[in-house]
Amino acid sequence: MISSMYEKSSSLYKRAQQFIPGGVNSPVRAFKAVGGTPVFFEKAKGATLHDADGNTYIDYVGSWGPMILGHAWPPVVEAVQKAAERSTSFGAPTEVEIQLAELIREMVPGMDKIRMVNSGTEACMSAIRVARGYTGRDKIIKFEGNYHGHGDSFLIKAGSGAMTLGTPSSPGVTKGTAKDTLTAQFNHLDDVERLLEENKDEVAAIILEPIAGNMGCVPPAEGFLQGLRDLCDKHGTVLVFDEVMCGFRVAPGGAQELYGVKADLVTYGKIIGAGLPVGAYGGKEEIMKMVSPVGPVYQAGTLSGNPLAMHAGLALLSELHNNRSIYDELEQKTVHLEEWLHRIFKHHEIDHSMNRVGSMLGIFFCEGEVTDFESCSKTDVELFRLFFHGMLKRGVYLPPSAYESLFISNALTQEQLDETVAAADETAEELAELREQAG
Ligand code: HOZ
Repeated sequence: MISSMYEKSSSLYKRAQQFIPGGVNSPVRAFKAVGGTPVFFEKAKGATLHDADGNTYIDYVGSWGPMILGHAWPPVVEAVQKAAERSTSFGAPTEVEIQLAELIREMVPGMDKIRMVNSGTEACMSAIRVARGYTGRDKIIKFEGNYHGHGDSFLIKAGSGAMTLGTPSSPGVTKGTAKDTLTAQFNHLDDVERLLEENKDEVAAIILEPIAGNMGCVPPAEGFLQGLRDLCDKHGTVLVFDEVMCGFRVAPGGAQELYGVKADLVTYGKIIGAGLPVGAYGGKEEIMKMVSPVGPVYQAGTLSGNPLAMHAGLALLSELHNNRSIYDELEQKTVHLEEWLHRIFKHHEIDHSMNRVGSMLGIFFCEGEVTDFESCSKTDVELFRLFFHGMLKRGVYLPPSAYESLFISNALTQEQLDETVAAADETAEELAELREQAG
């Protein structure tokens, strides 16, 4: 029976399923991992979401990262409105593309050249093509549980929705493509070293989420990123950091700045456009000069550098650049939440493990540290399902999958944090009671 709380969402979901595969335009949204009706949203402001039934929620998804200053942040809204009045697309160059490129170059270490695209998927696909063109090699190494969008080469032991739905390796990816993708365990340098030795002079690139955000939040182990840097230097392999989720979120210069390790190429997604459909890839001049029209590696797009997205991104990134205290505030809020959740779970004797980097937080219902795909897979998905729904009915919107990270927004107020803690305490108590009943 559908709770009256979600009547409109439920009817929209039924209607959507008639015309859209699974009723959604991206699989995690279908709530398959947690069951129940996906919530259909109408609007949001700050850290508050409003659904189609008039319910409100405190948002811990933030459109998977870009809402770092909250939804409908006025300077972004104004920038988009003004840009729209001047046209939604030219398919030709505009000055704002240069302004955003200049700003990103100032914020991010080693960003000699940057190319705007339309999504994180496109950015990662393009970065790999460029790395292949540059090295003249075919193979790439990726990590189990890392997700780089839905490009064929990456849908091998992938995280996020692929892991959530139990299809980490997708049908439709040809054997030819799959054979060029080698997979290693995240945080296991020896695994990478072995693959590079076994495939000498054949590996064009190593691509990774330097802070994995698609198997919950899993930080790099001490020395892991530097170890990869050294291995890439030794083997003439291009190091690609996929900072679609952590870029501009954990620091203005992303994981590169936070850990002091430089990649050769970096990819970005949604945050570059403040939540509009944008991506970008860039890095070393020597590699980026392979990109068309300067070099022979082809990559193009009518909507690339779209004026709405560029103006929105410029407004958001300017604020992140000029006001570094945002990162301290985000950290404080996230630490507060992490500490309280820890206390609550401990009090109710719920096995758990948490990872946090800046304002990204991973909650796992399992014992022991989560450091890679294998340890992440031990999380109790049924317990997560119960926790998710307990929080949802109390007005807290968490990622609808045990394998996704939470993203905290700086619009989150102390009052909302207190409400979240109270909801978590009640939910944990409910879970403990269920456990008692089950004996
Ligand atoms: N793959 C996204 C999170 N890692 C989810 C995308 C979406 O459903 O919007």
